[in-house]
This record gives sequence, structure tokens and C-alpha cells, in this order.
Amino acid sequence: MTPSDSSASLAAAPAVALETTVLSHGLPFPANRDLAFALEDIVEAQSALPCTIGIVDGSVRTRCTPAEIERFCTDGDILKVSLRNLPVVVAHRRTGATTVAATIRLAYDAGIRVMATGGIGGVHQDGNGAPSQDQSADLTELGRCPVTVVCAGPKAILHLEATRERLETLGVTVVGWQTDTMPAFYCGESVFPVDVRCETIEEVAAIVRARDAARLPAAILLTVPLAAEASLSYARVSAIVADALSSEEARGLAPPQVTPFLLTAVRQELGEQALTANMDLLKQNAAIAARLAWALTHAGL
Ligand code: PSU
Ligand code: MN
Repeated sequence: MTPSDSSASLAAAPAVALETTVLSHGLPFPANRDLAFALEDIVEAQSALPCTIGIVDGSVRTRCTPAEIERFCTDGDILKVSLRNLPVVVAHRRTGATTVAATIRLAYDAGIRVMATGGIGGVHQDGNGAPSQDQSADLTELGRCPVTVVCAGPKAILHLEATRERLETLGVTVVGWQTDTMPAFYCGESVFPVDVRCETIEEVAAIVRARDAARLPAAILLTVPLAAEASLSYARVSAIVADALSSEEARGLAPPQVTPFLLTAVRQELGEQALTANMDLLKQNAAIAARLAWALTHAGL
């Protein structure tokens, strides 16, 4: 699909894609708006180009304007767009916030090679804590879109072991930013290993270049842990998620509503600490993504 806005290929620019689902469905107002503009500022401060991606009245926007970003944060009628419904949203001229899956596909088409987000989607857990059939399209798209996604690992509300296994099956290289274990979103570290630990942006850039030289089809996941002091307890989050999943309300949810429902449940129980942790990791990831985008477009400087 060709982006309908005027951005020509951004391949030569140190551009960083940012998603809109986290704004429309992941965070409450006005925190979502503060965050959206903070992320753009953080990317710009590292001399990179922020590209907030979404679909506005049927048009793919690879660099949303401030007014469009504002709309994603305030309009209550914004669809959540993954790959399966992307063509429908465009054909029906609707407005849709893009998930990691849809954002990386549209970014890649526009020549953008680095994306920053909070936590990726993965394999959900059922009411008994076993892996469920609800598996995010983020996983499959990461398996076939050769970009780099800077994140804090999979969301802590997921089945982490099954999600880690799926990443391996899909050929996604999991890089740990100054860590040996995969972060678990706002819970800091998990017990699951990364494929490689990197200490510097240049080490990460070398792996990205090697992936591209080998023409491998999958994404690289650069996983950045939240500082231990800012992290939430994994045991506490797991207990909240288990409770929420066994509630009456959970049984009535359509699959795309599960992630927003669980994130809200954690925020309701843990309050400000959960919101702050989520926003802090998003900002941290945007800064590292911008540094990586810069390194990739200024090879050898
Ligand atoms: N990161 C956050 N909050 C979010 C998301 C990421 O800090 O809400 C979004 C991303 O858009 C991701 C989506 O693609 O959650 C996963 O949703 P699902 O599990 O329904 O695929
Ligand atoms: Mn899902």
C-alpha cells in the first residue's frame, strides 16, 4: 500500500515510527496527549524525525500532524487497527489507531526502519493461566517485517513463556539493552533470556546491518528494561490479571478489547505508579530508538 500523504521514502532519514493504538486505546486522557507530544519531542531532541502513524478518514498518515495526534487522543470513536482490518478501515474511510503490527507494516512501506513502542502484544493467557488462542498479530508481523522495534518486551499481562517461544519460532532476534533477560513491560526483568545482550547503540546497529545484509525477513526486537525502582511487582500484576480474566466482564470481551481491559485493570489497582511506569518506558524507548535510527543512517560517522 502506498501512503496517501506526501512523505516520499524516508529510508535516508533517521526516522522513528510511533504508534497510535497506545494513544487511543492504551492510555487515558490527558496522559495520552502529554505522552504523544513528549515522544515527538524526545525523538527530535536526538536529531531524528518523529513519525506518528495512523489512519485518518481512510488515509494512511505516516507523519500525523499535531491536530491529527490530538484527535487520536480525544476522539472516542477511533478503531483499533491491526492488519486484518486495515483494508476495511481504509476502504470505509474510517479513522483508526494502528497497533505495532499495522504500524511497522506502514512504516516499512514508507521507508522507516525503526519503531518505538511500550510493550508488544503476544500470546494471551486464559482464565487458568495457560496460553490462549488469542495471539497478537504483532507476533506474526514481527516475523515478516524487517524493521527494529524498540520496546520494553512483551506486555506483562501476557503468557510470557509462550510469547518468548513464539518470537523464537518466528525468527525474531531479541536483543537485550544492557540486560541478559527479556524485560516484561512495566515489570522490569523476566526470567526468559534474550538472544544477545548489547551495551552500545553501535553493537545494536551492527546486528541490524547484518540482518539486512543476510536479507532476513523478521524484525529485531530491542528490549529495554525499566529501572528496578520504577518497576511494578510481577507477582502483583499477575494476581490482578488473573482476577480480571476470571471476572464476568472478561467473558464478554471481543479479543481486541482484552489488552486495553487488562491494562486498565492494572491501572485501577495500582494507580499512578502503573501509569507513570508505562509512560516512562515509552519515553525511554523513544530516546533509544532515535539514537539507533541516527546510527543506522550515519554509518561510519
Ligand atoms: N504499548 C503500550 N500500550 C499499548 C500498546 C503498546 O505501552 O496499549 C498496544 C500496541 O499497539 C500493541 C497492542 O500492538 O497494544 C497489542 O494489542 P493486542 O494484544 O490486541 O494485539
Ligand atoms: Mn488479540
